[in-house]
Amino acid sequence: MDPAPRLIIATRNAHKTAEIRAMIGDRFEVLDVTSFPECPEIEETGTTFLENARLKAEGISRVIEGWVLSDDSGLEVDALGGAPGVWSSSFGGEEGNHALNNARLLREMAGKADRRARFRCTMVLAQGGKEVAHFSGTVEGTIIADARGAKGFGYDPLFVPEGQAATFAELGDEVKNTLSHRARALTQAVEFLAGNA
Ligand code: ITT
Repeated sequence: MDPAPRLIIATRNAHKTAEIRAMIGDRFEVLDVTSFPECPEIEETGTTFLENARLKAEGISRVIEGWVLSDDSGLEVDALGGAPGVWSSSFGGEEGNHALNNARLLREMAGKADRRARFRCTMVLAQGGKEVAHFSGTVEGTIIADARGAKGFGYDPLFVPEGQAATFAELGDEVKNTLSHRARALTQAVEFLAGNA
């Protein structure tokens, strides 16, 4: 049997890589940029998920051969006018500090009756420094008033997906990976790769 082709995820977020690897199974050998010290740090200067996903996929595929898939994602809260959105990872004031991000979200949501929110994920597939295709997925849900659960990452302890009574952090990856924003974008990316890789 031929070895599985390689799919490089243009991320340094180990949680994203783990979710994508679990969902892809043995169809691809999933690696991320932490396996390639030559990969540059990509500055996310875009103002949309697509712009940032494109910067990451194109930037990494300039230095790594083969298919590169990026994931730019975040949480949009209706009562906050769509914030934190593309700024989800630094909402609390420090890039990638999930505790500070969640604390700020709870502060800003105090007393708000409208708890509706969604996670959004945009993925770009690139090769040789150029986008080949992009995909998007969302999952609707609500923001609760007190964190619950220890699984997952980021805002998972505060987000209850539609149709469930528990947060993503309580449900764990097995359930999260069947209905998340990332799962929905990835399903389309994998279908595309099946027809084009
Ligand atoms: P890379 O840019 O290296 O991929 P990152 O974590 O900085 O890693 P983003 O710029 O896309 O990625 O920011 C995503 C942020 O959105 C992430 O840090 C979380 O705060 C939030 N987020 C995205 N997907 C999430 C999920 O499935 N569960 C909880 N929070 C999520």
